[in-house]
Amino acid sequence: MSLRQTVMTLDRGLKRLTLIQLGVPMFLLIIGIGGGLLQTLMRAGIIKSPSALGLEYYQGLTLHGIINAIVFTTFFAVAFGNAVVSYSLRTAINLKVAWLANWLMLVGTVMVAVMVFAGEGSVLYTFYPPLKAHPIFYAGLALFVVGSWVAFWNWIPLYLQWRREHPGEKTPLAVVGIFTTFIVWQICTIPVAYEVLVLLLPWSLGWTDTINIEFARTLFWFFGHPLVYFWLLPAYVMFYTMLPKLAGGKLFSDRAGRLALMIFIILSIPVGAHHQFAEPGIGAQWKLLHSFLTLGVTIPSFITAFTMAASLEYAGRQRGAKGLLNWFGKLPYFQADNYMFAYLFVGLVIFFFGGITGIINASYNLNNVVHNTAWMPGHFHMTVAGPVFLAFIGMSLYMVEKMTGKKVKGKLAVAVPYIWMVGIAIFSTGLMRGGLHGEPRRTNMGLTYLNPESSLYQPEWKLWVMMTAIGGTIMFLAMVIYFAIFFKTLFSKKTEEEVLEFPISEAYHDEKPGIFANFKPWVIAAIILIVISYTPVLIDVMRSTAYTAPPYDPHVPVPARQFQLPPNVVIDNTK
Ligand code: HAS
Repeated sequence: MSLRQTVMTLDRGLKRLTLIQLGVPMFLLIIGIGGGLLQTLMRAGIIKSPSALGLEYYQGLTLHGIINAIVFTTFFAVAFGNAVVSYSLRTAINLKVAWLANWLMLVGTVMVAVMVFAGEGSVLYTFYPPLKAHPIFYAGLALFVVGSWVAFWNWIPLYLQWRREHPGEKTPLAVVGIFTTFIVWQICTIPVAYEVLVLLLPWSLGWTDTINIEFARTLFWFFGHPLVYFWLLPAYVMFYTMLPKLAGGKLFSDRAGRLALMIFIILSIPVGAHHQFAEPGIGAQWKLLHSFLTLGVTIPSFITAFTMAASLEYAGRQRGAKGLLNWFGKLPYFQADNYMFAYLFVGLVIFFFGGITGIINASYNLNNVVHNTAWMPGHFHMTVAGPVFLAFIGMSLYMVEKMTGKKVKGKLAVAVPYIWMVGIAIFSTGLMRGGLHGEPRRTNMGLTYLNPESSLYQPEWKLWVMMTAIGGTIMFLAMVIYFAIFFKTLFSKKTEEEVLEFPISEAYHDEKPGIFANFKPWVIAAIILIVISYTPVLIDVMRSTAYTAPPYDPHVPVPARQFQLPPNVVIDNTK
């Protein structure tokens, strides 16, 4: 099959698999999104907590985080990866292995979800000890991650075979992007697998009495920050390879895309201690090193910002724009049959703000002001719930439309990202302003700070908390519209041929890949940098055995005995 052919006949097995991988998490997302609305309404005191709708605060927040940030995103990345690899390399993936991956992920999801619903896994998406979950929760997480590895391993022989059969040809940029996503994922999930299987599971089974909290948290953040790039990179694949064409132009520079992706391989991982600036047990010099490296990982996003701006300008000019800035007015913002443009473009606009707030977080001293305040969810909703979420839901709709031959009808699909953007602007402003005024990131077991009769009453936060609730409600409404469109399309009548097709852009500057032709040197550089940046951090935290803890269940009052400090820690109350 020629590479020039832009539409591929769809393999029925791939279609069935993709629809399950997009449909099941989308169904769960209804609960995840509902959980988000509950959080904002609880904060504002509009609904009573902690047991609104039968969910306790930590339980609802865990469902919200795990479904939206882990289950939905990983299933999407795997489904998108299967389709992109198959389409771009013009080859069929091994469906038996792909189904095995899918079943592992599905069974893992069910195990985790059942435990959270049963109140045995209210440990948030970070599953920090000493919050303790049921062993089935941890086993489910492990199965889920292994499933995603299997999905990745399934693409490697196809890629190698393609390279053998196309000597001297550039690997399609979309495939480089998908591989970058999963290389980062493969490396960063190994320590978290260790955390889950070697530290948390035995502790949860009662085989060990205490756990080294600092060590466990460090292993989590070794995974936790690259996780955000695991979310972001599939969106970057869409920005680089599809947005320019959807805008009516070309990708300004193919090489810029490859450069950005390779920098992500090197710098996504050795930065995790920036989530631990406030924690004891890690030397300040190592935190500072991670702070500098974090500023380094903004570079590929700056490259992306300039490349996207240049690509959009080129598209605007192709559409007849003259002068310095009027290309901006020529882009297809509200074209119903080109709704994907709106999902990607709006995501970029939100990320402009999300990215800048990330740079504030990364600055070692400024982090003191914002850490653990409501600023933080303000930041991450403009990143993961901005470019990532919009790209994922837009592409889910697009893939369902193409693969089922069922057209998305009406103009509402194109309105969703704009409504979402209005919601997120109000929501995140409320959170960030509240955070700067001291509003904590989490509420006290779901209690509101706006109840005048409560000792927690904080009237100066009222405006920001109400903004958060209004913004969150608008976001929820955008998603109600989206779900109606998604499921209506899925269950409507087929009107077109079922195809595997992506709107892949040509490059304006189609440079030779040069040193970006091969992943190997970049993976080696990444490993070297990880060793340099993490060895001292791990030595520090493994020494800090004072911070061990017995299990803690947020739903159960803790016996006083559990607060006993280890014998080597003395608190001097006279100071
Ligand atoms: Fe972050 C915390 C630093 C990016 C997600 N981050 C979080 C948490 C999450 C998260 C979930 O250094 C909370 C974790 C928790 O539970 O505790 N983050 C950064 C930095 C970046 C960054 C430096 N974060 C992300 C992305 C995420 C994400 C991406 C999800 C997908 N973050 C931090 C730090 C913390 C943190 C600290 C811990 C803080 C603490 O104390 O706990 C950078 O990668 C950002 C670089 C981005 C840019 C923006 C480029 C702009 C572009 C748009 C161009 C637009 C165009 C369109 C062309 C430099 C590409 C036209 C635009 C118009 C405006 C017209």
